Amino acid sequence: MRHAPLYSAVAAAALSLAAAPSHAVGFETVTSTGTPVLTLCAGTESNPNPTNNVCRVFGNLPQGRFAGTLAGRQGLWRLVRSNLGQNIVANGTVIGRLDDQVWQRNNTNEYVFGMRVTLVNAQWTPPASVCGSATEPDYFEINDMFRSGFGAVQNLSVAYRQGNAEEGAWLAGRTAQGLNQYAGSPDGLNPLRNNSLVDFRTDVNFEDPDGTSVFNSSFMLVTATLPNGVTTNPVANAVRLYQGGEEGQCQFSVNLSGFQPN
Ligand SMILES: [Ca+2]
Ligand SMILES: [Ca+2]
Ligand SMILES: [Ca+2]
Repeated sequence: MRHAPLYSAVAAAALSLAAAPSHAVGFETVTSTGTPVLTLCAGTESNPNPTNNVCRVFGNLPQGRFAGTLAGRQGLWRLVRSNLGQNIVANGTVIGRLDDQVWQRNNTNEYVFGMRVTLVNAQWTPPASVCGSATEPDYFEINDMFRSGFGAVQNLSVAYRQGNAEEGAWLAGRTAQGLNQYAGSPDGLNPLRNNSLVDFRTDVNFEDPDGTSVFNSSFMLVTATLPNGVTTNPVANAVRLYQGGEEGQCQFSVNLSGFQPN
């Protein structure tokens, strides 16, 4: 009799798991063939995902040399690569910083790449060569965060870990095309596939014309099994931050260094 409440609790937990929707909190697979190319995470502002927190993970990302739990994954993980505070330079102006880190699950070839941006109170000057007459100083907006080097990797999953005042991932998938670069944007899920990249759609801006300004992104996470591990050093142009013109801004990319699979 003393154990009856325990069994009931276990049975209730099993039932609630069985009833959980197929998409829930946690890492989500992104497709490698066919459609849709993009996975619906938070969804777009005008078409939010009716299911809350898809692709979202909660918890720790280990720092320092000791292993710990990692948000959304099983087991113990250790930080194995870290490049913090890389300047984001848009046409000569430092408009923010990028953090790029990689974690490895203890004694396995499972890795998680994580990047996040922090924008600062600085306006950049769009260049006439790309932006025509729209060269008024403005706050740079990041609508897509791309990272490259995954062409040989079959299975990828993505997530975002969102803290306070951090913009999440709306859509994510294997493409080089961001906001306003394909038919059906912003809500469409089928930009041209490019499996070497992972794109996280977001909306990071120090002073956003849409009235909702968030100048930190979440940690945008990609997990993969990599028999040859990851590069020792950041690779030039492995990360691209793209302003797509959500509020009519000039389409412009800033390339940065980032870690890649070997
Ligand atoms: Ca915006
Ligand atoms: Ca917006
Ligand atoms: Ca916004």
